[in-house]
Amino acid sequence: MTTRLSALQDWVDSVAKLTQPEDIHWCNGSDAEYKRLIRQMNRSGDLIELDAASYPNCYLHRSDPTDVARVEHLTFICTQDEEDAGPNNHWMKPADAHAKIDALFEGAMQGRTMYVIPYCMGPIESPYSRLGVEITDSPYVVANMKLMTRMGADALARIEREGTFVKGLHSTGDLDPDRRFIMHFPEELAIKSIGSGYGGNALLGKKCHALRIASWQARQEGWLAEHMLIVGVESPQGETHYIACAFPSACGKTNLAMLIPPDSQPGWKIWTLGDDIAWLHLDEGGQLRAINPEAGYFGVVPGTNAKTNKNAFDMIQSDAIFTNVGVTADNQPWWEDKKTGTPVTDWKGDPYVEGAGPAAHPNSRFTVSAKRNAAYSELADAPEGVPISALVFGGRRKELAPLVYEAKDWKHGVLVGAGVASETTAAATGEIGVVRRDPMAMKPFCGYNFADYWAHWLSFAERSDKLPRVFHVNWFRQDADGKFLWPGFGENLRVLRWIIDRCENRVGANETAIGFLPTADDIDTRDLDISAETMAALLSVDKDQWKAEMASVGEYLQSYGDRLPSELLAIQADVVAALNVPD
Ligand code: GTP
Ligand code: SPV
Ligand code: MN
Repeated sequence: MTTRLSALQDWVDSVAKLTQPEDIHWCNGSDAEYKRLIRQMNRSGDLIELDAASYPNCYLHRSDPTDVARVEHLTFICTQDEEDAGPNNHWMKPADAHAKIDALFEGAMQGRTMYVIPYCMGPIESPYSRLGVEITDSPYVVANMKLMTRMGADALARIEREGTFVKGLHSTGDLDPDRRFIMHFPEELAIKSIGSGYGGNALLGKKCHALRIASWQARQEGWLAEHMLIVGVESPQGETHYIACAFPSACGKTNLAMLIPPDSQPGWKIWTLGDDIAWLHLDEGGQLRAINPEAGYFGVVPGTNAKTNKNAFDMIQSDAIFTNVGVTADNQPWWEDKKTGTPVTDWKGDPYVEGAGPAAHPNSRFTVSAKRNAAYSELADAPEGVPISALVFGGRRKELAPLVYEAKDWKHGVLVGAGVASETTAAATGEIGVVRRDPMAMKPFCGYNFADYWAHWLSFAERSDKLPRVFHVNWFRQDADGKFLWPGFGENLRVLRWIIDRCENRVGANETAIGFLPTADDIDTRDLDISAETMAALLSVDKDQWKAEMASVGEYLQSYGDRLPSELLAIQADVVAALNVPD
């Protein structure tokens, strides 16, 4: 197969000339092609087949032990003007970046097959969808892209019709961290990534395209590309509200997107639209609508069990790829908190020794098609997307942030989003558990200067009077012994219900300096083993702590200098003033 689109053919030819693969395979996206690749990787040892009786069509991939997470320090936004990338990104001049990375791509695919993957981010018929082509020498990447995106012939047909696509070039290279770079050229709609086979570094449709490049395009075109799950919450009366939530990596998006309502909430249903990325557009009537550009999940494995996330637990029981989990004696995948089985081999393939580190890497992942999710929404393929009632920000905060609060209005909501902070997790290499600012959960993913990004967010207030309400949640408050105060997981539905009641003006709130909070009675705690003191702690605003927090948010915003919209600082000043009003 080749293409009649000369811009694509010329690019593929030039990449082949540079990387010198043994042969070139154009992916058509068929199931037969996927099976062939799986069989081939099974033979080469790239994949290990898991127990076919209990985990049919499931495979384990062990990555290089130095290549298990995103690498933010090696990820660059390469714009002509450094200011356009902003202080939130690592920057390199495009010409220098191309020279540096092209030298590494020279001959990189010798003796290997080069795969050409046309893909569509979003429903194939949606006007909101965007196209891309990833060239890679990794069959593991091809298999993951098959599960995660709409890839192959249909995507190619649309690319040929439209002529515009994002060019993503990837090679696993030699996996040497010193020769690993993830580079983005938003002005050229191009990505080049070498030296890593890990998800966010190598599946270029995901973070590289659908967030970093797409956020840049979204700003130019008047929409938003966000690190958000999209979930439908259906009431016992059959009324469904769609909510999009931005939580940083490994902070609960996949779990919330497919939560199972507890027995205490009869009649409630949850429908998953997406678990990681949302593209948000204003329609002609001023309603914000969301599509999920992805078609599968690349989810955190540890912690997934029949109690915390039964939908995920069940969906990875067949047709899934596991990366960096442990294995039991009967060849089943194993991870911490799975609650069944015993590991004999760890994620590196070594004998498992209790107490000598986890069996599964803390950032071990599953890849599975969204169609395997029992809660997958019928509207996930709707070209027009779903109307969004509420946007929710959140993070992992041991203290300070209450269980839930509502922003005063859209613009204050932008400040709430900009002020998000969270403890770092294993999803990126580096220290774990340190609180850092992660505005809108986009710190690693915004393809341009945050100052411009906040201005873009603020501008929506001028474009519609039907914008969703904005909230902030925190499932991760702890007591002095490090125990979570809130049960989380399925019980988070109780908080979503309050959010929906607010959107429908069905419930009042405590007006505080930081926004609107529920009273203890407003959150249904029926059947929960939670004391009144704990609820009070979860729904309190410690003014001194918040004064310190808002001062820190102010300093952070000011570090963006002249480009920062002054309006955002004025909103921050209003919150500070409100905190200074004596009780
Ligand atoms: P990315 O895929 O990295 O973007 O992560 P994510 O935001 O989808 O996170 P995910 O849902 O995979 O959750 C990550 C970890 O947080 C898992 O170990 C979960 O078990 C844990 N987690 C999720 N929801 C909750 C919750 O409500 N309470 C608590 N205590 N832990 C949670
Ligand atoms: C994240 O780190 O936020 C993920 C996994 O969702 S990755 O695709 O690697 O970015
Ligand atoms: Mn993510």
